[in-house]
Amino acid sequence: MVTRITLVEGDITEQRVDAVVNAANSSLLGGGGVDGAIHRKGGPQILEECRRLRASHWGKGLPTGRAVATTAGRLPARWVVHTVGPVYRAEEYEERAGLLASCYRESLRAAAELGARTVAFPAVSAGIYGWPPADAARIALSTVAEVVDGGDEHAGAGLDEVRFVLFGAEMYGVFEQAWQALREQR
Ligand code: AR6
Repeated sequence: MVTRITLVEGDITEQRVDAVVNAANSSLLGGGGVDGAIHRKGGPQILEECRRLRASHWGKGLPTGRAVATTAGRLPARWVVHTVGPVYRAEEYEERAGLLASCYRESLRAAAELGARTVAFPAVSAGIYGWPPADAARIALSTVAEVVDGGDEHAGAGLDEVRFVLFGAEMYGVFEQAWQALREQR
């Protein structure tokens, strides 16, 4: 089966997909940016499940690069996959780029395990966590392309579409450019 990778400009809280990915922090208790928007619109059920996950598994916080799923509350999706991106730090570029790639792989794996066929991602770490958008886009797209091209059959299993939902024309343009560059290499 071919998995489509698509780019749209928009708000991730409005996407009718099986799983939306949240750019969370390790507390899993909410924050600003896309995290704030997801909890605001999804309602208290998401936070309630995050609290339970913390109590049962992640008392010290969800490590950077990992992903866990909860219900999507009132969002028009079935699940929210919460992942913790790395804060940008130029001096530790390679290590942190690896963690950002891990966010995408682990989120796809979590979504596939639930049986999701459509998954929507924001530009993880490209906001408050400070990644230069072009780098965040290249890492995001190349990692997802690798997974769906068969690099990781567990993470990519059963997915029809992986949609990047970019907030604003500028971020959309950055992703589009990175996608063009990647397609020329593929
Ligand atoms: N739909 C899609 N994208 C959005 C939306 C939305 N509704 N809102 C913002 N974005 P950020 P990070 C974009 O800061 O950099 C939180 O406090 C935003 O424009 O949300 O991973 C967490 O709790 C940007 O392009 O996530 C963490 O503490 C992208 O989503 C921290 O921020 C990611 O920006 C995580 O920072």
